[in-house]
Order: sequence, then structure tokens, then C-alpha cells
Amino acid sequence: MTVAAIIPALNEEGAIGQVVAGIPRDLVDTIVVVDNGSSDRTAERARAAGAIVVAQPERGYGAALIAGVAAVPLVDVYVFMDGDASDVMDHLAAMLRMVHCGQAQLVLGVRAGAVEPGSLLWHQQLGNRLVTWMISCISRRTLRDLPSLKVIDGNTYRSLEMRERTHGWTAELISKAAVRGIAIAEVETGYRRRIGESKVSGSLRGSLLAGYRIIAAVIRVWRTEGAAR
Ligand SMILES: Nc1nc2c(ncn2[C@@H]2O[C@H](COP(=O)(O)OP(=O)(O)O)[C@@H](O)[C@H]2O)c(=O)[nH]1
Ligand SMILES: [Mg+2]
Repeated sequence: MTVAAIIPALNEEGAIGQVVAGIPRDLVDTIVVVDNGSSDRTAERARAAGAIVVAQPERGYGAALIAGVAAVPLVDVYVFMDGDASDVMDHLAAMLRMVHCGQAQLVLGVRAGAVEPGSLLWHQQLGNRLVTWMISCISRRTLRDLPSLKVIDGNTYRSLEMRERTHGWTAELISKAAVRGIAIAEVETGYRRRIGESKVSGSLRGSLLAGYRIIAAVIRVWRTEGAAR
């Protein structure tokens, strides 16, 4: 089984070295950091820590992840995670095992349990409730979170034909998987305060824009998947 971690990074020089170094190399074969037009030393630090760096000048969380996958298109399993040191890797082995043994095709690292105070802001929690409720309405699946840390079987990922290039990417991934009846498992992983400045949830404008794109992504999945059935 080949496993690749894909990490989108926009100006994460303070965190990215530690993020790459913190990924257990006995579990992950290839680490791809997608430099999303950073003006700092993100690429240099990622490379020094042992990652392959892919440049994606087009801004956007989804655009970065799609470029990262394109660099390693045929692996067996993908691990998606952020470059800000907020994701906790302690349960990665268990998450990978669930995919390896076929228990689930998509495993979500739910931000519950050991969640550091201040790491998940109130509007993120509210937004999560709203969007997981929307997903339950369109798929009849009850999910708890739309987290940054996700493990997915490679063939399943490729079958989803991801197209969102913005922050709606995770919402597209999870809602499509839910609507299509793909086996989704949830593992409580906890969450930490990020290193460096948030590009999204830290500002009102960023949060509203991300919220809009996340909701639009779920609605798009509902319309296109509904029409396909
Ligand atoms: N906002 C944003 N984040 C990006 C972009 N490209 C890559 N990223 C990365 O996506 C991850 C999530 O962004 P972050 O600012 O932590 O968002 P938050 O956790 O929702 O506050 C980080 O690793 C960013 O560096 C982009 O164009 N916009
Ligand atoms: Mg973050």
C-alpha cells in the first residue's frame, strides 16, 4: 500500500517544518506540500523537512489539493491535512488501518476529544453544525465534522472527480461520499491551535466567504448527484 500525505500551504513557514517532521514515515511514503503562492519560506522549509514541494500559484484550498494529488495520481491512500500544525497525528495509524482493512473508504479525523481551547472558534463550530446538518438532509448520514484531517482510499478519491477549487473542497468530498453511500468512519483526533495566522477562520470576511463556498459546494453536490440518480 502506498500512502501519500497532501498538505496545502499558504505562508506557513512557522509551522510547515514541524508538520512535515511530525508525520510518521513508517506510515506515509510520500509527503507533498503544495505551495500556494507563498511569499515566505514555506517551500524551503517543507523541502528541508523532507517533503516534495509542488507549486500551485492559483490560490485556493481546493486548487492546492487538486494540484497535490496530480503530483502523485496513483497512490493507494491519501492523507489530507493542513500545514498549520493544528491536526493531531496520534490516530493516523488507526485511521489508515480502517482503510487498509476495508472498514471504511473515507475516515474523518473529527475535531472532538482533546481539543485545545481556542483552536476551534465558535463560528467554526456553528458552521460545522449547519453543514453537517445539510449533509444529513441530502444523504441521511449523520456526520459530526468537516475536518481538515481526512484519510481516503485512492480509488474512491479518484471516483469522486473533485472539482471545487476553493474552501468548498472538503464539503464537496464529504457530501459526495455521503450521498453515494461510501463507507465513512469517524475517529476523534482532537485539535490544536494553529501556528501562525489563520487565512480563513481568523477574520470575519474570510469566515463568511468560506462559509458561503462550503454551503454552495453542498448544494451543488445535492443538485448534480440528485440529477444523476
Ligand atoms: N485560506 C487559504 N488557505 C490555503 C490556501 N492555500 C492553501 N491554504 C492552506 O489551507 C490550510 C487551511 O487554512 P487556514 O488558514 O488554517 O484555515 P482555517 O483552519 O479554516 O482557519 C492551511 O494549511 C493553509 O496554509 C488558500 O488559498 N487560502
Ligand atoms: Mg487551520
